[in-house]
Amino acid sequence: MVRSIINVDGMSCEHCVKAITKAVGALHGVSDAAVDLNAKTVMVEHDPTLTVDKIKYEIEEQGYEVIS
Ligand SMILES: [Cu+2]
Repeated sequence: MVRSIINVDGMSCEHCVKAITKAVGALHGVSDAAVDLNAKTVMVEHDPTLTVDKIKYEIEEQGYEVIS
């Protein structure tokens, strides 16, 4: 497992937390996902075979902006 911290803009409330946690958590290879609204980050524990790019893509699919 690796832990990736992704900076995400546009998250503002518990709905955003739920949407992202659910979408990222559903990705194959993800064991944990946690949103920090104040820090504007998404922490993901995942299998190394799942690339960070794929996780970022999923977050953007949900309508949020990934900051690199
Ligand atoms: Cu929200």
